Amino acid sequence: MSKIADITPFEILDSRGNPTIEVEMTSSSGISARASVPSGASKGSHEALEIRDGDEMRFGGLGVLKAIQLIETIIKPKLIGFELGNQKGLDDLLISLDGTRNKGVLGANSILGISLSYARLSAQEGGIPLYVHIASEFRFDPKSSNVTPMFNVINGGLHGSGTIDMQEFLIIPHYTLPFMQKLQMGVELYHSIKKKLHENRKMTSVGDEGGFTPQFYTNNEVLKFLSSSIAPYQNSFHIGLDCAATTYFKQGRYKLIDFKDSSDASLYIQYLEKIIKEFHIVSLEDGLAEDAWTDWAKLTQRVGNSCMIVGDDLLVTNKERLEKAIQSRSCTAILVKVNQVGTLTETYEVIRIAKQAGFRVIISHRSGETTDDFIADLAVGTGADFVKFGAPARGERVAKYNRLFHIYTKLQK
Ligand code: 2PG
Ligand code: MG
Repeated sequence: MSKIADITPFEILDSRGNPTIEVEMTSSSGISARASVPSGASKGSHEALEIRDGDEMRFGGLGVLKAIQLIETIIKPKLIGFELGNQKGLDDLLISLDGTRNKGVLGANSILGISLSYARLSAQEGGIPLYVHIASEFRFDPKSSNVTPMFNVINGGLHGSGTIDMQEFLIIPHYTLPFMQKLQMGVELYHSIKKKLHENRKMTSVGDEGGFTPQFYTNNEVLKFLSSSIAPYQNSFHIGLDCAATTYFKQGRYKLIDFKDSSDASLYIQYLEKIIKEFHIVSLEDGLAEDAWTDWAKLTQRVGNSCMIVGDDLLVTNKERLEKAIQSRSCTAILVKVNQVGTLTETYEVIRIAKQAGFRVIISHRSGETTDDFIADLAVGTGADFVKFGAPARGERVAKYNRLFHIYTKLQK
């Protein structure tokens, strides 16, 4: 087997124009592979740490030269000569080089760039597509993959124009349909939503994830609009929400634009129950604040049978937090983001535990993305149930959908 011969880290830009890391790894047989690292806006406070320069004179403090320096001086010297095709060995080495629980020394961004470029290079060395490589490591048959895309069609919260406080209004095609049909239907609905917004004299400019950011003034208004948009399609689409509730959780209360006053958890849970019923919401992500464990369990008990309760900031792709959620029945699904944990091996482990517990698995992008399409291969290779890659618009989102087009076309042959 070939070995790592060289590693070159770059400072590149993400979709918000902020710096991020890209790593190019070259093998002893002369093949190179690259991978880049995404970044969130509504980050969970328990996520692994991203190292930024903090030098206000460059990119408003968001430069990644320090992280690049760490790759050059600490990671690279240990990895030259390391054999390809041993993801666990590589990731264990990275974890021990860092030595902290939250990747606070080397940074989850430096570590992830290495972990992903290594996987891609290993696949290329083996002469197989990345999803096949991942599937063989994960012991999954990619032929049985049929992911369901969750399209983020209206962007609010930290991703939108500032009027709506819930972050993502999603449309989800019925999961039993074949992937290609689900993708096509979602794209067509995205266009018909644009048309409908025009007819209603609303703006159709897009937010960070390609969804529209029209001037709606309550979350309820958006839900009504979406519900009427999917009505002609009968049962082919459902509504999902990512509230990112931590962003509007202030001093122990939930402050939504829909209400004059903030609500305590029990009143707010009643409100969530009401909208889930009224708008047939099938997936509710981060409906509650990131550490409100008992309220999460209450909500799951009340509505978990009809609506998937998804932990993002609650779980942060973290094994311990996932195990706690399984044991306390705090949710029924996990959002998986590779940069919340920092290595591919830990991501596999979290997906495995989630599946064993009967949790649904959603592979997710970040709001700050690059055109790297790694997570499309990850979703197919691990047999994830859903993907959350934004709207079918903006190059960095479309890159992932297009990769899924390639993969499923090949799989159908
Ligand atoms: C989320 C993500 C992705 P961000 O909350 O699910 O949609 O947003 O990357 O800003 O954390
Ligand atoms: Mg989220």
